[in-house]
Amino acid sequence: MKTGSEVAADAAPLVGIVMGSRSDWETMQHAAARLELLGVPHEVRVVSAHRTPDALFEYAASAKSRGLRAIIAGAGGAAHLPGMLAAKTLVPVLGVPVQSKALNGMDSLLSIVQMPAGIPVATFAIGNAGAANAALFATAMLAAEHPAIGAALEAFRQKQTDDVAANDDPRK
Ligand code: RP5
Repeated sequence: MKTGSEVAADAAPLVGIVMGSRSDWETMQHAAARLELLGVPHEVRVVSAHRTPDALFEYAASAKSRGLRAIIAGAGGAAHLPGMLAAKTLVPVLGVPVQSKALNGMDSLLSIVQMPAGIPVATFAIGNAGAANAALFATAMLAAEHPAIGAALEAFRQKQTDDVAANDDPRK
């Protein structure tokens, strides 16, 4: 039997993870790791709103027809990538504010979360937790239609619960 990550690698991607720079991978790898663990087929790309705007438009415009059901977009600073993607596709965009050096990610958070009414971007916490939770949220979005993914998510949540119960004395 194939492992979750083997299934995820073989199948057509359901989730796209995109980021504005290779430097965002340190954060966004936490999204990829969760999707891999849960057997969610996904792809990973660097697509910059200001350095490769044409690639950004092409990525968003083709996302739905390529079968993507969610796009997790991470960016830092003047983080317009998630909003620009959302402007060009109906595929739900989950924004991850990358922790910037200058302002610790407050700039990224406000850039992503403060979308004017009409083009929504679901916004997650700054940094690694946001990347991980965006992946778990995308997984939950897929769970109803993909029973194997739903079962993997349930098992993940149960293990988390069990781990707390098995280690409930912080002195040990
Ligand atoms: C944004 O600028 C990227 O998302 C990244 O977080 C930030 C810095 O990019 P680099 O200068 O590291 O390429 O576009």
